[in-house]
Amino acid sequence: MSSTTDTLEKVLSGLMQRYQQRVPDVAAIIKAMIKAGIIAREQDIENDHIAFRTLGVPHLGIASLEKIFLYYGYQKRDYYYFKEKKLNAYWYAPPVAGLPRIFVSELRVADLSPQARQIIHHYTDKVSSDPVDAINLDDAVAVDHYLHSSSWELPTLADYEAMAAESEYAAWAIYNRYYLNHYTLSVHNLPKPYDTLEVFNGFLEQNGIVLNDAGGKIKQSPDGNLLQSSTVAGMVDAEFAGGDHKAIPGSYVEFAERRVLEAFRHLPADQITPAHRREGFEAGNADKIFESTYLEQAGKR
Ligand code: OOG
Ligand code: NI
Repeated sequence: MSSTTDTLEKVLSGLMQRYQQRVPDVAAIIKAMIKAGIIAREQDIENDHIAFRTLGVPHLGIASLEKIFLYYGYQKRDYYYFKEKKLNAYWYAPPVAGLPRIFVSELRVADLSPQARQIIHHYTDKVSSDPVDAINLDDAVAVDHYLHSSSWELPTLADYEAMAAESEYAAWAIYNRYYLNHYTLSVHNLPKPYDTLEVFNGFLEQNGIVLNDAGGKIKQSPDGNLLQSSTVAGMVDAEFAGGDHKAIPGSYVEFAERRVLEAFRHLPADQITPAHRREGFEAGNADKIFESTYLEQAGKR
């Protein structure tokens, strides 16, 4: 293994560790899957992708965060545009098989109201150069520290709430920063009958997991081949400037079924590789998955 891949794996494992602590659904799902005999151990889970949220302002946003993963060999792929939610996103293909894809979105801050822009800039304007440029990316500990610390001051509860009223994404990103927004269990390689999202969602619900139902529990791409569902985010206790506390939406878990493309459906099951399956993402699916952290969904617990 190259040392860059080694560093990347350490960074990914640091992200997963913080994420699992913040999202108790992860351990509950793994435990239920082992109990039902779907997997033998946690490592049998395939992580389809992980996701980050960013604020689109100078020195931050996608252009900043992506430098970390491009350095480790990730390749930038398709662009997605979300008109109503005022977001941009890209996905990145991993440098080696077996590592997750990465989905990075960014709030188009310039498209918000003057009031919301002013609140965001109040925090982010103090960032006068790209913080990633000051990090030694060969140092996994330094990168891990950056991803779990803040480049701006802790927001006040009043600012958080004013932002949430206009963009729940903005409020999430200002508070939660680069903590993983979700990781994603691949469903299509699970043993039958759990290899379809429909059956797997039923299994999750029987185990008390609450799914995001914005646009329906299963989000399906127009080509029929990418199906996604997600839990509703758990509430986390957040401390704001001045010592105020409030429970706010944290992170969630996603599930993906990537179907075998039409051209390869004649192949025997044991010859199917990831290359035969639907790649990439789908704006229509993503648009509803973003709502997993919206109070309308997170409040369903
Ligand atoms: C990302 C939502 C979109 C996907 O796989 O399309 C997404 C987010 O909530 O930040 O995860
Ligand atoms: Ni996702």
